[in-house]
Amino acid sequence: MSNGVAEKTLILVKPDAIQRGLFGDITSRFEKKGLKLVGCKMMALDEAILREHYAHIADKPFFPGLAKFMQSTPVIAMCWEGLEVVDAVRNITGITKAREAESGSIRGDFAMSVSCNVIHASDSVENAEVEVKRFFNPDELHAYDKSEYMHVYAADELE
Ligand code: IDP
Ligand code: MG
Repeated sequence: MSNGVAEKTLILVKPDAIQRGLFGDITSRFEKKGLKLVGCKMMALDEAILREHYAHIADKPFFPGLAKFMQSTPVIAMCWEGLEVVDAVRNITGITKAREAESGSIRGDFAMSVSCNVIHASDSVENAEVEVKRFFNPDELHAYDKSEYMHVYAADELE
């Protein structure tokens, strides 16, 4: 069961947020938005998964520094579900350069850096599908009915 809403997105809580104790605040933003947590785990990222996950920037001069940062503590990987959740979460996340991110967004409220910008969020439905599979085995994703959905969505949005 998943209340008829199946779109999923991947969040990584990055090492700066782990070090600064922001996991609860970040998770709270997604909970209060009305999203459903369907997967969550702490994991250390090796070079291989970082090269795959950041393939679009792996040839940039800043990549070695980024990889070192992303390996400086474990990250917390989360899979959130909701209606058009990929776009909704990117809106909540804010732009990459956190010091210019909109106030009220997670990066806008919690970060100042381009690289240490507290979370990763999938940027398209296609990428989200690949990224969720990259970080979660099927048995680590959970389907359940969330009772508050009747207050989060209108009935026709759940059909
Ligand atoms: P996004 O996280 O907002 O989707 P991407 O362009 O996909 O941004 O870059 C992935 C991550 O790489 C960023 O979140 C950030 O941590 C890092 N990054 C991107 N551009 C730079 C840069 O110019 N300098 C340092 N780190 C960067
Ligand atoms: Mg990206």
